[in-house]
Amino acid sequence: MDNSPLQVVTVPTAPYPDQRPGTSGLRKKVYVFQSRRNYLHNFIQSIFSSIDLRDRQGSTMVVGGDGRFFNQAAIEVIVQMAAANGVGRLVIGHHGIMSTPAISCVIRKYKAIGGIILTASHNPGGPDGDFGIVFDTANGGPAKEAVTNKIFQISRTIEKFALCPGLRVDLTTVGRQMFDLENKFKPFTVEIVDSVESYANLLRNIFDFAALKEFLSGKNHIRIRLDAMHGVVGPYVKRIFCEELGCPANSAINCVPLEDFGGQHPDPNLIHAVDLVDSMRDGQYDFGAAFDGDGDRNMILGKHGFFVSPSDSVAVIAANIFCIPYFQQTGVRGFARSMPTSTALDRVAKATKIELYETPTGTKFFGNLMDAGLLSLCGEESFGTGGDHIREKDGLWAVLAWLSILAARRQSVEDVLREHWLKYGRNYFTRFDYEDVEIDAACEMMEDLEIMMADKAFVKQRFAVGDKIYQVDKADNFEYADPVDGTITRNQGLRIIFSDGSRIIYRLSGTRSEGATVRIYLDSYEREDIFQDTQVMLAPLATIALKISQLHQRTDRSGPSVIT
Ligand code: G16
Repeated sequence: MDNSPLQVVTVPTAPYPDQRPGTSGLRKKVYVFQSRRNYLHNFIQSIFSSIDLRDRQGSTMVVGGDGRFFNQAAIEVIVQMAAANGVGRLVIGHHGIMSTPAISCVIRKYKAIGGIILTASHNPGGPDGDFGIVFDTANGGPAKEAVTNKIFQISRTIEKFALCPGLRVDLTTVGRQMFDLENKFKPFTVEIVDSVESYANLLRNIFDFAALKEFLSGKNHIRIRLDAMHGVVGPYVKRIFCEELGCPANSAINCVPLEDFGGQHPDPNLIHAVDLVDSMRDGQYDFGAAFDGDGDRNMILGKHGFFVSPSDSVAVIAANIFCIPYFQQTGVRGFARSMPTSTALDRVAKATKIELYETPTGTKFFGNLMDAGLLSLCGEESFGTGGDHIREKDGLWAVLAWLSILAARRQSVEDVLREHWLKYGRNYFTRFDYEDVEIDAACEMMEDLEIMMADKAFVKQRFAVGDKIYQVDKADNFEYADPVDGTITRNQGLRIIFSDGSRIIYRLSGTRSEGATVRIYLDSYEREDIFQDTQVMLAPLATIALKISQLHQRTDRSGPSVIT
């Protein structure tokens, strides 16, 4: 065996112009990473170069992914580059797999300077699917825009990267591996960890596992169905729900992580989580949930598939927050939602006199508030909910939060929701996605809309559909001033707010790997008429949204690709 120190080499490269991270990291088609020379290396080097050398040298970093196609190949490269860039220790998930919430947990546990998550989240995987890279910083949350901008700037001028080509890591064995590198005093260490255990341990300190076990597997237990959608969360579901909380084996489906998610779209909504929706229909299960590819998103269903909109989900958790032991200990510092998320949470905040923050779309905006001790619970309409135990959204946490509420209240999901609406009124909410729209048409539509909305006459304008009349009260392009560091983030979506509080929001997605997706969000509050069908209730607002934007004419579409 050759015990000579491993060689570190510097490889010349040429920059790419399109490595700007979006709402959540860099997302591209797998073939882009595979076919463009050094595309992966360039971006990874840009991440390392963005970290001050003094912080990077000898530091600990965490690496893991959702197990999608190209995950393993990318990790092998990242290990070789981390060693060559002076990182002292890499903590990697067993087989290179770790859920996004678990990575956040592990970064915090090991006091790492950050982590690299290999995921395109809810986007399809496989050789024809998407791949993505997210950089988390030391707080365990996605890097702020100042950092991602720096990474992007470096990627535009990069000329070389460092690599340790002879370094081969064994991802299959839990434990420590050491490598001697030339010019390095201490060995480079790789620790392959069982992230399920670290993460489960965190949850044990947040929830009352004994009470949950009784609720899920004791006498008169409820029946639940959890769909991991062949994403990363399967082993976590098995370990926590089946092994520890005693749920029967049929409580967990699609729990084997697959490189292509079984050919499905690992997005937990009524359209893509078909297995769950089908199995809930006949009333066999009292509670259902699905997760996305990397485990940060969740969808909650009640008996017969009763759908809980994510905007309502975070509001219900807020209203019942002391059913969760963690918050009994820490107290509640504040609530936050992304701007397009319905204002249901605002009503709970107002009633409980707890501060409410409205942030731009994307998890990264919650982290600063949490670090400053201002925020305890956050949510996005895009099926993301989380607490300040980590700095990512957390699908399994949301499910345990819901189960804690049901266990304490001894009510069905539907009854909890109905009582919530009776108390606070109901925000009807929906999102229309127009996928694969031509980029130029989408951008022109947004520009023209903004010009129209900026006209003084637009405010106070009235729109009538049937017997509904909406009067514009405010129209703007959402801008956010971070209350902690004052950073201003502009162009976060066009908002039309009507005098009754109803809202129409237009946004372009920032997570597409190619093409454009136009999102229209509709949010309307009703105090009395609270048990109606969402789409029926929002039909007048939808008509107005399409009329104002001329979206169908401009993009040659007759309807949305997906409605959630
Ligand atoms: C979408 C959602 C956002 C979410 C983002 C990242 O962004 O609309 O609410 O924060 O995905 O989600 P994840 O962390 O699950 O990848 P966009 O820009 O496409 O609307």
